[in-house]
Amino acid sequence: ALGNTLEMIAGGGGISPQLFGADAVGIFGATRRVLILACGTSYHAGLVARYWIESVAKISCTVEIASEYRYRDSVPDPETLVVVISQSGETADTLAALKFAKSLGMNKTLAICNVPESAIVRETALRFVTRAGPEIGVASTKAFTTQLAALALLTLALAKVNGRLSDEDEAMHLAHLRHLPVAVAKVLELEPEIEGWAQRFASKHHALFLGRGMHYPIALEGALKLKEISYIHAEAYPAGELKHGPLALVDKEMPVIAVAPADSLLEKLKSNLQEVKARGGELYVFADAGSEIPQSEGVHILHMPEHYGLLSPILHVVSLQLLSYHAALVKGTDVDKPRNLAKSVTV
Ligand code: F1P
Repeated sequence: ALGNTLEMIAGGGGISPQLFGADAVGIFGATRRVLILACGTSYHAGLVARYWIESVAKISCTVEIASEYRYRDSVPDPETLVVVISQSGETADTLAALKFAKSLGMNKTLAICNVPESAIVRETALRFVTRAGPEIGVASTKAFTTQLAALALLTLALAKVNGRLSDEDEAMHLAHLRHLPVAVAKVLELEPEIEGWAQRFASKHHALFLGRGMHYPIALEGALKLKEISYIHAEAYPAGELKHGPLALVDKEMPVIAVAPADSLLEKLKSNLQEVKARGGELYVFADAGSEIPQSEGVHILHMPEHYGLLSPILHVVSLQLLSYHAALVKGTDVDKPRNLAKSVTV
């Protein structure tokens, strides 16, 4: 799916704003603020993109849950680029939020969507169609990784049009993007170990996910996947918030899953993990090749094959998707058709 989505940058050329439509250069050049609207997994993709857009394109970005956006008074700004993200393109709340933003005079709109002929795509000025193919199950998985790839391209296009991307950085980011399918295939090779971990979730009723920075939304997505398909109650927190409440829940019955890339926040994360350990919590750590996490009883560590810099969330989420999938199999739930959920929420 990632290969299909990234096909349009397969050649040797640089990043082209036209990937998003004929008017993209003009719209991106006038963008002073980005507002992302989405629900569920797509909302989590937006939360990752906020880190990218602010750090690379240097444009202020907010992300709102689409099902809430139209029920509050906000201050509309016509220079805002409104980005809606949706796998199906039919989610009623996301469509309504988009129409609401337009009714406030925000007409610079972009859809990131997997279905070209969908209601949401018909409403926007610009569009990027991810080519993930249909999701077989209800829970979004490949839709999420392809949305992130599209959002990384959007970040680079915004940065380029606004003169914030050097040729060297552009070449580096493009090389990373093109290598993504290979990097993800290597993560999939961790499946036997992740399956082994999942066996230990058979008797669990709760789980806690921790991440920091742009991997906090990945922790959120890991918790959502586990809830959706295995019915294990899961919460996600930025690791620095542990001591502000959730630490009270930690005991040996609570598996704590940590996303631990080798980035500038790793040392802080390690001290958060120590707090969990001191309360008898069982830790499952997805580390990067270069993340040195002290091994001890009750600390399980898996090393990701590559440290992937800015695009690291795309690799880390795959390992969490695999964990949820195998936990669901162990629990005996239907991974494709979770109870009470619909593939497309159109009402
Ligand atoms: C949003 C979403 C999905 C979730 C489920 C219900 O859908 O929350 O993330 O997996 O299918 O809807 P979409 O707008 O991305 O199609």
